[in-house]
Amino acid sequence: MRFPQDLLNAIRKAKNVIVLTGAGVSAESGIPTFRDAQTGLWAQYDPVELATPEAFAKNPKLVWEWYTWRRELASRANPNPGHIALAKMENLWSQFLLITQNTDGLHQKAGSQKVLELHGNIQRTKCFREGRRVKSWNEDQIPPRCQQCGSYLRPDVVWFNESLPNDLLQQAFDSSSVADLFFSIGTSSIVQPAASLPLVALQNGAMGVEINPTQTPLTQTMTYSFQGPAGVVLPNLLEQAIHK
Ligand code: BJW
Repeated sequence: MRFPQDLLNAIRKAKNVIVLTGAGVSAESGIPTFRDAQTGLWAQYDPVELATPEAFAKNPKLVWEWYTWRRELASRANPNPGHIALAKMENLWSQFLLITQNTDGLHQKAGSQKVLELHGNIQRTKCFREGRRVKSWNEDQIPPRCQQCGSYLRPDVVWFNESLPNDLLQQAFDSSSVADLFFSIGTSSIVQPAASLPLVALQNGAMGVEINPTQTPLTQTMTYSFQGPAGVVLPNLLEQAIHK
């Protein structure tokens, strides 16, 4: 595929580039997205319904075990060509930030350093009641208990109806508002507040590029939208813009 010359020029001239990623970027590493049907043991559960404080309060063992399964999946997974292209991108422009909704840590595994994890990281654990980060626990109980207050431990991620960390959210909005080029890659663009970031960038004059095999609510609004897997489209786009 030949990309539009206007886009290739914009990539070459950009000074301030922001990328927002979602679960689709990890799909080619074998990590299911949130809106894909689950398989195996978890086929009967909707991930969107497990990722809530209400689900954890109702059935903490179920939610803990789901995260244990996902933690192991993420630990075993390898970054794919999409993650690797994103890691290379951070050295191409003077200002760059990768804002991810993903909690699997695969961007860092691919070598990305300028990463803002909006929804936390499943490899970290915190106290359900007091939010304190915890590094060790007694494995006999599921979920394990906080050794200081006795409350359950939970993954250090942002569930639905929970607020995102204020400082990270502020940084994400501030950076998006001064971007000249904004990529939205592998996200369904329906979960707020992350879904507003590209709109803020566009309102402030950025060029917007979406990469996703399917259409999203953002598709018509972005300057360019390319339908295909991130691990194919993104390396191809960079190859044409940077290396030719
Ligand atoms: C590929 C591909 C390939 C496939 N290459 N692409 C009504 C209106 C507006 C907002 C709300 C509302 N009601 C409630 C809200 C707020 C709510 C929200 O947005 N809900 C919407 C569903 C409507 N938001 C929140 O609650 C947030 N907090 C908040 O707003 O605080 C203020 C508040 C407090 C109290 C009350 C009310 C407000 C918090 C959101 C937290 C989301 N958390 C999760 C779990 C994280 C932990 C974990 O990992 O388990 O974050 S849910 C899940 O969704 C996860 C994801 O990061 C997030 C986004 O999903 P994502 O990444 O886009 O994945 P998918 O699966 O949706 O899409 C994958 C895409 O990839 C698809 O498009 C595929 O086509 C594509 N794809 N293969 C490229 N190879």
